[in-house]
Amino acid sequence: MVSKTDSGKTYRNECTGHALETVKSHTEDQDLTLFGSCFCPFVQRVWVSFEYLQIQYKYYEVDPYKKPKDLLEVSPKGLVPGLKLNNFHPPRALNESTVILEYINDLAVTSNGRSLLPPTTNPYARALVRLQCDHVNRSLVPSFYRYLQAQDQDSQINGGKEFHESIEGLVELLERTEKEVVRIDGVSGAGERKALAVGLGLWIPENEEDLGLVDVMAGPWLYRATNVLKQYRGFELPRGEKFDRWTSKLFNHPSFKRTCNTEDLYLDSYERYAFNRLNTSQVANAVNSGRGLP
Ligand SMILES: N[C@@H](CCC(=O)N[C@@H](CS)C(=O)NCC(=O)O)C(=O)O
Repeated sequence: MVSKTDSGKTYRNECTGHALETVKSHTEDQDLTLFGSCFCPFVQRVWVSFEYLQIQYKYYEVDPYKKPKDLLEVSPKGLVPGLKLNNFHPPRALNESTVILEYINDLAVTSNGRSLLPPTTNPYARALVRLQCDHVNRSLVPSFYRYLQAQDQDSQINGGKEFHESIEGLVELLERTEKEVVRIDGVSGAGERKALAVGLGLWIPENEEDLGLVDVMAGPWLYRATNVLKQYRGFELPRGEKFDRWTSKLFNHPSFKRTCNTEDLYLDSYERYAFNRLNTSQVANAVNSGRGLP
């Protein structure tokens, strides 16, 4: 049932479920410390990637709304995720989920050969993946928040339409990539197709377990669509054999699952967005004032 009254719940600051298990096994000091918040989808992007790329890290839970000093030292606007690089003296730091993602991907490529991107020998495939990610950042993510924060019926209907169209836009880009990179003339062998599919992610049937950059970029919001948007807006993800297969592979992927909390944590943490409470966050304020996201 769609929730209609604001019960005043607030965001959580301790992981639950699978995510809590993962936190417990990442409490030891490492070269890299991930500053995270349990509910945050921007953090989840990076967290899934750490797991998948098999890069050692320590997980450190922070409250980004309280702006603790140690967070501000790694992330100037006090946004999570932040990344502290402890093996430099003095320590260095990075912020912005997409930047951190590319950084740890580079580390993985050079240290263990794992990657979320097609190889550099296929620049066109890499560019298509980046087009998908650009769409996620400039359309899917903002439309998720606009929809969730919309209060009157008309804007909720429009918000739902816009979010739905944004998912369809992403699907078009995924299909285009598959067609132009994998299903090309003259290639019919399964082994050759599998090689071409490297780094293109779970949309491609050849990839059963190999996550790609677009999966980790979009996954956290698609996942929250299945619980938060469902609960507060009655939203259902588009249906279709291929789309269902993609989201099922993604949500059940071990690296993704290890960063997922129990559903109640998301429902509680997003109630403030669903009722568009004042000063919910920098993201919510940006949406309300029509500015780009921070
Ligand atoms: N562009 C940033 C956005 C990160 C972001 O907005 N994180 C939220 C939590 S989900 C936050 O830290 N909010 C704190 C605030 O609004 O002050 C990124 O991609 O890392």
